[in-house]
Amino acid sequence: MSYETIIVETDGRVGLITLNRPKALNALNSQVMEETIAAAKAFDEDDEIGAIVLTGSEKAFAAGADIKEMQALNYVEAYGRDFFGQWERFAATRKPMIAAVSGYALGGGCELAMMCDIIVAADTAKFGQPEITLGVIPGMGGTQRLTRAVGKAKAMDLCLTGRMMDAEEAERSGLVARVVPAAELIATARETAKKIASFSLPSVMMAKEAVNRSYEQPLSEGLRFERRMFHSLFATDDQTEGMAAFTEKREAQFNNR
Ligand code: CO8
Repeated sequence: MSYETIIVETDGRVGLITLNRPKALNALNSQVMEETIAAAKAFDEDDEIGAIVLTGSEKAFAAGADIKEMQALNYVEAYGRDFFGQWERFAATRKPMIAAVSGYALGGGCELAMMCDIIVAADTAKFGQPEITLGVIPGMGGTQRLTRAVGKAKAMDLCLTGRMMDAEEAERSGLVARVVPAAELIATARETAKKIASFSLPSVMMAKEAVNRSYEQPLSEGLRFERRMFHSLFATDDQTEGMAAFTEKREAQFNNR
């Protein structure tokens, strides 16, 4: 598939998706959505890919849903086609995804970063949910994923005032895993993705699934789910190899089986 609003590349076992509508600060229109979902799905289905990096430009990861596209929507259309509900297909990607955020991650941009598993931020990053200033509210997870990530106090502050928080505050609040100098952002995200992709894919995918499960159910059920996943990994060659390599003091050679 050829893409017009994103750039898709690979680097070894890492799949890279770069949002590429620089004139609109990577505002997310329907085409960006369809292409990004398709690219993530293709990487998810590709046995040669072990992790995915999603990034934008230096100035903007994404400045939100495309306001100019949304402006003319009416209620019946928005509800009828479940406007932007399709992004949940991106969020359902099973391989790990790293959002490498530089500049603005606002509205749907912040929400898209939160659909990824790890957010690495440049020290220039700015996160916010400014929908309230447009007479609407967040619609792709800003009241839900953000609250789970940073707690009620900060989520309320951001959703109700529309203010931005910088990378340092975002890291302090638990939204961001790491902050790095802007010049090192892409290299850090790629290296992190490469590291993840070097491990056994079934265990990587199960770790992601188990962490995400913690949001969906009570602790006792989450612990049981985690334990059952752990047990199931003893059916893989990679468990045998990983533990043998440790005792034999050598590096493990995983083959994702
Ligand atoms: N949509 C469309 N175009 C945009 C957007 C956007 N979100 N953001 C920026 N642009 C465009 C501008 O219109 C401008 O285009 P033009 O040159 O043709 O006028 C170009 O990008 C450059 O932008 P600025 O000139 O404004 O650049 P500045 O550096 O002055 O300002 C800002 C940068 C602060 C990021 C500013 O552009 C801004 O405030 N943008 C809007 C941010 C915003 O409100 N985002 C939230 C959008 S709503 C949303 O995301 C809802 C998500 C949920 C939807 C799902 C529902 C189910």
